[in-house]
Amino acid sequence: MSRLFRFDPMWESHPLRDRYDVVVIGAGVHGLATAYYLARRGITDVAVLEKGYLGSGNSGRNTAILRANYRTPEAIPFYAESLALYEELSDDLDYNLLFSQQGHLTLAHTEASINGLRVRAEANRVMGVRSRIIGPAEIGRMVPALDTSSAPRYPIMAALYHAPGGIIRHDAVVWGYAHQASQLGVEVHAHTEVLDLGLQAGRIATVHTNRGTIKTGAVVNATSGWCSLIAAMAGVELPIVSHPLQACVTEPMEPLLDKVIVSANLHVYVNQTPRGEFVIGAEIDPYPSYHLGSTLPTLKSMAFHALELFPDLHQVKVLRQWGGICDMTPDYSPIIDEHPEVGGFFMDVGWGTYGFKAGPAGGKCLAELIATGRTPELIRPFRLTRFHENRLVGEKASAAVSH
Ligand code: PYC
Repeated sequence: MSRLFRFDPMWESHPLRDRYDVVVIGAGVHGLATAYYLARRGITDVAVLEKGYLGSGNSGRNTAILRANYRTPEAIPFYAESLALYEELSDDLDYNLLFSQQGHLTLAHTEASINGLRVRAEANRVMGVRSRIIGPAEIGRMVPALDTSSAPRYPIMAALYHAPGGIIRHDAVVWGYAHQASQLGVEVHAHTEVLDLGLQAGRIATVHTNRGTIKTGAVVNATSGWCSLIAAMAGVELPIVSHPLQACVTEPMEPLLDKVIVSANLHVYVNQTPRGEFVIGAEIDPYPSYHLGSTLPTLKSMAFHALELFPDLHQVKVLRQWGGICDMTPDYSPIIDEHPEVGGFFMDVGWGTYGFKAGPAGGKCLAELIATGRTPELIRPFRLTRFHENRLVGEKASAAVSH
């Protein structure tokens, strides 16, 4: 074979063994990050199982947006830590993840939205995250392609400008984590579906897969939209409902947009990739489902709202539309915890539409919990027990849009 087309595999293939110290279910950013940070702590007898190909769940289906401009004192430090890890990740994984820290604008088209953004700007400032409110003139200078005139149905009145936000090559994040985890001794098994979990004396004991049974004392559920199905295998009912979330991408254009633009009022978010495509995202579908297909009403809504912001895109063709399945909790905050009654069943779930940006901090904190048995401060608010202790973390800035 010519040298030009010869690749070294990024992770090694292994036969599936019949026991591991830790089995991670789900080879997306969260599962692989957990495995990588476990391996960095010297815990390398780890298998990551993925029923499809690596990153075939939400890690390869999101709109690649990173930010830390949340609203609650619980979420802001968590996402700030995740963003800080992302800032170092290309060096850490020795793999160029094309992180473009181009800045992120959340637009307000109503007085009520401006008030919400003011709260976020102030909460961010107090907790050391760079965000500030800017007006239409500054928005227009930053993003000339945006219609900042008074002509649209809902003119842009202000924005929360979050300079450290941006976009990253999302599947490269998956490959980079898988590569380094594999280098450190973790086994990554694609096309390995978990069929059931076995318990002994109230603890995780076995994982039954389409390739055989594994004995283990620790399972990580990092399966995003499918997490309730995996939890049910351990006899666990999660307070989670799965909803599809759709996005689309246009044909490539010349560079027109070097900021991430979000409009919660118009239910749309837009960024331009380094290849020139416009990525446009929607709010979650209004019904629970595991259906990964894309639908015409959502495409129409995305196109309609994107054109209200960027009228110059009216001739641009949409090339592709897709869906992911989001695991939504009642308070729009995640669950990162060991189950209080099923020993060895670790959950990194409930990430809704905001999981990709949380992967590094989620994985690092969970690895610490598994390795030490102590819950790191950053994830204490996100324990499962909060739902019956009435300690919900109502994070109104958890998603770009929808709630
Ligand atoms: O939370 O920034 C966000 C986001 C973007 C797309 C979906 N959620």
